[in-house]
Amino acid sequence: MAVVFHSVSHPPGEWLPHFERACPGLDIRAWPDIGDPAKIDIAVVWKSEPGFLNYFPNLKAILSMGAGVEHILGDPSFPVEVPLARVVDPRMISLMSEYVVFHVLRRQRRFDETRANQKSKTWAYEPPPNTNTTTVGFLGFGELGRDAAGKLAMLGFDVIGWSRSAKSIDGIETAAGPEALPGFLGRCDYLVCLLPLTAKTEDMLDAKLLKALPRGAYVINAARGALLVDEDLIAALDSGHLSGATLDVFRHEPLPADHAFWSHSKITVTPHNAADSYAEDVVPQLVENIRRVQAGEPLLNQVDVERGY
Ligand code: NDP
Ligand code: OXD
Repeated sequence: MAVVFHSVSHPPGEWLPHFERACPGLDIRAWPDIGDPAKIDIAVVWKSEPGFLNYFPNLKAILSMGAGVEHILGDPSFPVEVPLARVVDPRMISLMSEYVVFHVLRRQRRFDETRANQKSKTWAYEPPPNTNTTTVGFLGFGELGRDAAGKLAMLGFDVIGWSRSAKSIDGIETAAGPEALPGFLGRCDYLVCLLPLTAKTEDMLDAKLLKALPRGAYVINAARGALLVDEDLIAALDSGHLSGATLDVFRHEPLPADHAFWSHSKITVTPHNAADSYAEDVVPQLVENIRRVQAGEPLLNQVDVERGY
């Protein structure tokens, strides 16, 4: 069994020793030094260039090094008949929850205003809204959304989750499907987007959706940049309809230096670091999926290609 490793952001020098530790003797080859492409059985990838998968005529599985798979499904060379798996990792889930909880609390406790007051040596503060009557709504209530929601609920926030299929979760209200979306949005003091990027979700955070949020709502997008229509967010912030936004992901990454998000006073930009993949956590599950391919067993966290996530 031979594996090709190719990532734009995970250095093979750091990652390959983890594969060797988890599976001594594994034949894993860092792109582009891979020998005969016809001998490669499995591709472990993160944002490889379009057409990359065309090199390998005998793939038996493709493993994403992260949770998202749009970088693979959007590649015209993706062979639909080859099983694709993604990462579901407890540390990634915790990191995302920390990110969401931090940015909600930062806004809720008016931290930016306090910091600005400190700069002008002003002893003043604006009381925060009542947490119990503040609603945080999650667009996307999967592995990441549910954990962050549970943690905010523990802090006393009113939490609601919206997903494709209906869910029943103790102590948390949920809504599902397009018909439930307007009612859901109308309640969100904070909107946290944790949807996958698919044909159905692309450009979803547009002027119409943002307008359906209550005046003063705050938006957090930690999913993918292409879910958001950038100009519509800026217009909603400039008109005063939205109070602010925290963005971790962007249509083009790194965010270009001339992009308006960088200098907008109501936008916080973070460099797609909400919840990274770390080799020590993620490699063992990649290796488990390599073992499963060898054994002819179904993959862990296999993606439904039809659904797009
Ligand atoms: P999951 O697949 O576990 O959850 C996705 C959720 O979105 C599910 O609740 C799903 O509904 C819902 N959903 C998908 N399509 C639709 C739709 N058309 N309408 C309504 N709901 C929909 O994904 P994760 O929680 O693991 O990850 C979510 C995304 O977060 C990833 O795809 C990735 O893009 C991003 N991410 C960002 C990171 C960062 O550092 N910024 C790190 C990791 C991930 P249902 O439950 O019914 O299936
Ligand atoms: C992921 C990411 O999808 O880091 O894993 O964005």
